[in-house]
Amino acid sequence: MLAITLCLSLFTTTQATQAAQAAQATKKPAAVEPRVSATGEAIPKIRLDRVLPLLPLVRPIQTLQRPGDTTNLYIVEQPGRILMADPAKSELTEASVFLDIKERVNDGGNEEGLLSVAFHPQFPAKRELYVYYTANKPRRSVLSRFTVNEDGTSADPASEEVLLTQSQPYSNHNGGAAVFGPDGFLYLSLGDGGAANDPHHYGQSLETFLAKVLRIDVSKKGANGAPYAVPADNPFVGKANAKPEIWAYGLRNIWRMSFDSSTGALWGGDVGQNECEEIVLIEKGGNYGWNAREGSKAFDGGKGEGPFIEPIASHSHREALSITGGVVYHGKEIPKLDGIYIYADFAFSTIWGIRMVDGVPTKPAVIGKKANELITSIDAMHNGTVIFTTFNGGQDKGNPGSLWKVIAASE
Ligand SMILES: [Ca+2]
Repeated sequence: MLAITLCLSLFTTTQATQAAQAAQATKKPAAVEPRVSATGEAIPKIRLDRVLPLLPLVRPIQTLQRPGDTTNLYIVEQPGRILMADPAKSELTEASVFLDIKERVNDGGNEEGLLSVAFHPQFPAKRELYVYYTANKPRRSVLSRFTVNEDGTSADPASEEVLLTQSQPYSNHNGGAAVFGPDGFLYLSLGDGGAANDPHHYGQSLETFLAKVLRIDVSKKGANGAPYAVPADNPFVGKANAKPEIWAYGLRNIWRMSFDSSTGALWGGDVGQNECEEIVLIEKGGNYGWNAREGSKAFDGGKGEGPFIEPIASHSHREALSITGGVVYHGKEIPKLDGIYIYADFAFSTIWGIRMVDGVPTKPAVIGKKANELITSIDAMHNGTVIFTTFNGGQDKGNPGSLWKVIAASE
């Protein structure tokens, strides 16, 4: 997500040239079997209904709920604030500030800022908030833990404990989603560091966190007093020249990923470069190909050897430019949507659904569109209600945004 400044400029200026060059290149892409799609019951269409319409928001990029609180939404603003508001109070014009760390967040680049937060799933036994953001001097990504107060209404900015940092060579492609898995471990997505083409070939290197999904145990200290532990069953534990935190690799820029609360599958949206946007199921030790491949095709100038895991779905840049991974719907309000993975494109605002049928995905079905809104995140609340966050009509600094609830489209 948020790759549009770069992505669109590339798209409109160099992409046509690159595509033409690629077509003329003698290098043949590896042969790929066409994906077989499942057939299933039709996926119902949706609409988006505005939530908290009078509440001013600046670049909202995530909505979540705190364990034990089924009332409030916690709304993450990219410049570095988390707000708290009851969505039933539609007249609200001001929300309470749950955390403000704007002064330590660098949101100078379009893809920089406060990018993702997660409550410890055992809250309130563990009054902990995990926060992933970008900082500068030096330019880096930071994963930190903050302490939440006893009634869950604020997090203490002074309580920050940095768990992990990653230096960032460029302002773009910082991932990143921080989500707890059903195993209680924290999963974190990092992009390839940025620029274009993955110039340092981080995607296929197991010696960097860049272009990876990591899996760490934040409930324990690690060796030598490290602030987290590495789960013993991580795929690269004990392997030479590999960081043991790595769960999966070859991922260009997973902006959003989420666990299906029913099956435990980890779904991600991997933002593409020249050709296509991908939906992937993130598996232990999986290699998703970047930058040896983009989608199912060889990437010119890329490096690396398979086997690679195919995307569940891919969209050419004719229909998507910056994929926003979503969630598997398990809300009560739209029974026919149960089990459908809902995701969208940031730029074109198209919304798709995929159903898994006996482990085989259906072709993506267009289930909605929200013109003039840039879709930044799609998140599930405790009761399964799905909330979209959007930027209103543009992505300039300070741009306002909105919240939307998924409802059934009228018949
Ligand atoms: Ca970067």
